[in-house]
Amino acid sequence: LLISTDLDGTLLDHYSYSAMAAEPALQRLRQLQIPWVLNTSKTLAELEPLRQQLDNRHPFVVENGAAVYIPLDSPLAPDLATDPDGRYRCKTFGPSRRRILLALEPLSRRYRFTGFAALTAERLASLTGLDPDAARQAMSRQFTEPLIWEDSRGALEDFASELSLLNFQVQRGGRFTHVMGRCDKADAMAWLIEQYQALWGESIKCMALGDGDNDIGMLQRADLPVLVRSPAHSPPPIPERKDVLLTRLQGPAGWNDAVLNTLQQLDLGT
Ligand code: 2M8
Ligand code: MG
Ligand code: MG
Repeated sequence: LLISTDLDGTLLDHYSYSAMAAEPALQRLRQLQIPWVLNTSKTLAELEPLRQQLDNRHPFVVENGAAVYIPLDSPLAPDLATDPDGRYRCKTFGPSRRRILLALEPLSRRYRFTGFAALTAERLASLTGLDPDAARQAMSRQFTEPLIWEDSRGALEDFASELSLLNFQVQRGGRFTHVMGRCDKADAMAWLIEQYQALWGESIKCMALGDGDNDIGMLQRADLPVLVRSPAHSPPPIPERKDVLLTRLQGPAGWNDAVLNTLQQLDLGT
């Protein structure tokens, strides 16, 4: 079993960013040494302190599937190149944020939006409830540009079509509209599963948990898809899959129940 999980609104509470309610399930996963991969819109700079706090040593996926980072002491994908800082091996799926900002520049004259590049850390902190240090880490992005969308829904559709001609796409997160390359949490998850299968020499079941639009692709591709109920928005429809589990509880409490129940069903419970 491998678990691929979103953070905001899923493993972390939408408002407090706490994973406390999921601690019983996390402890069980640590005991069983089941990999639980953080697969999130967040940046490398945000993931480093978060992995420490959560005591997670597994590979992780940043910025909506734009890159997978593998700790140097992991036996996975040994031939992969190390990232510029030499702290992980890194597989990149998305274009650089610089290219995205260049593409957004002319569009900013015809559509109303504010990108993270134009925000102060204080403003982002007040919009998200992150503390100013965490807000600064969220602003230190490599592959995606989250926007506050200030124009109409119709304008968003036109904006997305224009970006798609340039090979970019738009995905909705819990609070922001993310402009990014044509990569996805699902592709990063599928690539990682292949690496685990190569290492373990067996086929692996994948459980995926998410709460938002940007998790749909990942849930569609998982063996065990779980939609975690959000206090902030209704669950996105996933008409292609009839077997999606919708949690009764919200955020990390729902995550905890879904994971413990699954372990029980797979005879891995206590
Ligand atoms: C942004 O991501 C969330 C994901 O659902 C959103 O769009 O609401 C990103 O900027 C991320 O880096 C940041 O930590 C998060 C904070 O709420 O917002
Ligand atoms: Mg989320
Ligand atoms: Mg997310």
